[in-house]
Amino acid sequence: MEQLSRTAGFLVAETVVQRVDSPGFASYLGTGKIQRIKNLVIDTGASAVITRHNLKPSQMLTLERALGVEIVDRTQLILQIFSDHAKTREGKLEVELAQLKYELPKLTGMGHSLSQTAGGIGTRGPGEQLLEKDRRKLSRRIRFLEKQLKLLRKDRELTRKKRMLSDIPVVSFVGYTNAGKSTIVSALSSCELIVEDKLFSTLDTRTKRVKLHTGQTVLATDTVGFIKDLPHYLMQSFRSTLEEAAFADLIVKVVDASDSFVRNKLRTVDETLKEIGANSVPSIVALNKIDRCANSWLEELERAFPGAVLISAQKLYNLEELEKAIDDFMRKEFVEETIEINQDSVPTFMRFRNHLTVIKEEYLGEKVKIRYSASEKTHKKLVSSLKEVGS
Ligand SMILES: Nc1nc2c(ncn2[C@@H]2O[C@H](COP(=O)(O)OP(=O)(O)OP(=O)(O)O)[C@@H](O)[C@H]2O)c(=O)[nH]1
Ligand SMILES: [Mg+2]
Repeated sequence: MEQLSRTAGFLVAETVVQRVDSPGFASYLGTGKIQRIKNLVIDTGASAVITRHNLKPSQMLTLERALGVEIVDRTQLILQIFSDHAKTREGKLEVELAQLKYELPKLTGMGHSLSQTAGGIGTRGPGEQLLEKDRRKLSRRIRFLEKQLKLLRKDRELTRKKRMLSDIPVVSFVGYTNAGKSTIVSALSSCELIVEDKLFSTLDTRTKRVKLHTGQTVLATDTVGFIKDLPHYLMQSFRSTLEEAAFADLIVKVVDASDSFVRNKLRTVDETLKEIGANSVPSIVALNKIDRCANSWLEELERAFPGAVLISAQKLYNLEELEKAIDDFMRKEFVEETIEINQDSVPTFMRFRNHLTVIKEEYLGEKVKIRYSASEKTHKKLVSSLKEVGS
């Protein structure tokens, strides 16, 4: 929460912990804690109180009245960060949609208390009538945004299809926010992507062409970071962006090795991948930031994650090993096949010429017999293209 708060531009003055079984109180916190926080707000001159959980509209109102400062809950905090970091048109629309969807039910929930307090909380007028108007306005805007996003997503789908057709394997870098995904993709592609010691620096997927030192070319996709309990509305809005990860031949799960919660964070990554339907894509684990780890910790990690590649993207340690792991994977997917085609199909075969290695060619009268090695993907595509031209 502290890191999220700082990323959203707050200075954290104090942290207060209350242990409860469920944060379901009408006022979220007990009266004693509220009094203590009130004193802290006065002493530190704090301008806002940030809560670890999402609050019900009634809890928010009660706290706001009791403490006299702005209350920001977890979802609002993350929405704020996303809103500050959104750069593309799609990203901006996605954030606005999530914000509105979060606000709409709050507006409904506030109806009752607002009509009693004559609209004291930043809403213009008293009573239900105005609220009803606001609600309708919000709903209209939500529908508009959804329509715009649908159009943008069509474009993106086209780009993605082109990429799939290009035959160059796609590697997605996914992981917890701040794990170093953008740093890795930048280092591999010698391109500068936005790298910041902030959460959710990347909100759009970016794809870069990378030539591995082994000679293999891949498309490396940098993606939006994950976080535990990503607010539902954001998950919905960013679904299509997150789903980019699913359209990969290989996923590299990036984890910050210097974080003592490596295991938990990896679990969040797996859960999110499952949620977006990417859990069946083959993956490898890259433990990043090893320059910040003690040797004993690295030994422990090696034991706990046997297949993982240990790297430091910033110090460029061991990146060749990561490239080799990617390359090895791509090679394992290669198949050797023999086909017989007639002259009419030769142009179709030639379109694939750059993406496979011909081992042997034999001319049998009207037909050509070819033995080649290619990725499973290329092989399947070639076979279906040949079927189309009737060979
Ligand atoms: N010490 C150390 N720092 C690193 C390493 N790799 C990345 N960092 C730092 O970690 C921070 C986050 O890196 P990013 O590449 O922006 O992380 P990300 O996973 O793209 O994060 P989001 O886009 O916010 O999800 C930056 O301050 C990087 O400089 C590393 O190997 N060692
Ligand atoms: Mg990033």
